[in-house]
Amino acid sequence: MYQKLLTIQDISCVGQCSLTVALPILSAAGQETCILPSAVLSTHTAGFSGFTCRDLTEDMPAIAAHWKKEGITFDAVYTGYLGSTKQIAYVKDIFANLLKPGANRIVDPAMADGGKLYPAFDAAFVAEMKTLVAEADYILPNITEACFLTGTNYRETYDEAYIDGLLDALRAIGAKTIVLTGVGYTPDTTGVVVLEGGEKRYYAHRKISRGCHGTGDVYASAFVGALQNGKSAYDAAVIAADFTVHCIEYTIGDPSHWYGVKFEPLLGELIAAIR
Ligand code: PXL
Repeated sequence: MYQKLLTIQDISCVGQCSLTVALPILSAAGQETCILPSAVLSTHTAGFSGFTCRDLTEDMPAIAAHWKKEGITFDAVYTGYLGSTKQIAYVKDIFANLLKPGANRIVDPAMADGGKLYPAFDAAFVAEMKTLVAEADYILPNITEACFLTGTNYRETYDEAYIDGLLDALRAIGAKTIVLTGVGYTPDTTGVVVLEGGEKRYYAHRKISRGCHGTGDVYASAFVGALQNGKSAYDAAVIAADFTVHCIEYTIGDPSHWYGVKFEPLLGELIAAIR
């Protein structure tokens, strides 16, 4: 079904993440994709040094006010990397004022990985992100983000009881449907746990040892594209996982492409899976 989506995240001009990933993937998923850039960076912050960053926080309320005046509303909002604590308050205003009835609010609390916060963030940002998670219909944290959101100790290896504890703690801060990414119980696998309507399901897939930047954004964008085409959260999570794994497999043979994944040649596969 053709919908008007809004995605709010930064433009990293080079680096294949955030909007340069979300816009093509959601468009390929057949959706009109409106954007609200939270900041413009020369590159992403994970691996490049000396990047520039133009913060667009103060543009956000004026842009939203114009849309309100024009009567523009959205079928879903998907937020990714946000540039400042204040932006989270502006996102909440958008949730309150610019959505059609029944619209999905999908929050990827993109702020951390591998046990650490990204360089731009601090405890105040995490505290504010917690309140956004509570307003969302769907959240897509990785394990590190789930730990920061819930004050849980991060562990590299864990069992199902630890993951259940994380899910319970996320529910306790107000999360509704949870798509927890990067969950692996064996050395060669990773996967995604989906908690939807009280039902927990796990999809395991191949783990590729070389981590790739931007895969969280590829994953979340493919998930949103599938979800907004009427898939269940679990089916959307599986489609997004298969697509992301294939993108990583397609990229890892090229060491010069360390900063992102080559998702573009595989978009046809994603479209076929969504249909
Ligand atoms: O992929 C997440 C992301 C988005 N935007 C910027 C980033 C990162 C991850 O590091 O630095 C600017």
